Amino acid sequence: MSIRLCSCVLATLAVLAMACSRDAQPLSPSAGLDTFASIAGGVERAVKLFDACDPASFNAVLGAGACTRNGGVTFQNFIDQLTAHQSVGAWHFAPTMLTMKAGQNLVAINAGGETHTFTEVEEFGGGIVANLNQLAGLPNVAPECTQLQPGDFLRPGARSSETEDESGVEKYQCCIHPWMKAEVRISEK
Ligand SMILES: [Cu+2]
Repeated sequence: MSIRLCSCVLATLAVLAMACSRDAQPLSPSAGLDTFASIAGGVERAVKLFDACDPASFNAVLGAGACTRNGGVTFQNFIDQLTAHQSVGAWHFAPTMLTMKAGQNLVAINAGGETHTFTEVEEFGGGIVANLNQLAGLPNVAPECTQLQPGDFLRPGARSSETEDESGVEKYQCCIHPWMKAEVRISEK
């Protein structure tokens, strides 16, 4: 009788011990390092969206609040540069070529004074502003730019983030200023 009771207690203790060790798992050193890596930004890759709009002249043409930075390229100068070069250098993504690993986050940060999009496209093309497409020499609108959701418009200071799950090459462009482009090469984990 006492032997049977004893083995019963031992079995209970064994189950409790297993439950305990399972509960302890999230505190293991490797889990702690993973948490540290994501806090430190080790799993995040960033693209910044830049422009150099001059608020006085841009807001006069596009409306109040269209440009929220200080100083820069006047609207007329912007149009002149676009007419001459089919792009305006200060309106760009940086970097334009980025490598990362599957499982990492791709973050887009609007560091400019205008609204931009960071839109994944099958092929680079025109955006949603016909006049800019024409001056940029991109008459064929990228289909992805015709399906934008409100959240795709990144206001100054805004950021978007997505986890890249598959390896391969992805193309991103602004659907307002379609010469703003970046290519992201994603390798296996
Ligand atoms: Cu843009």
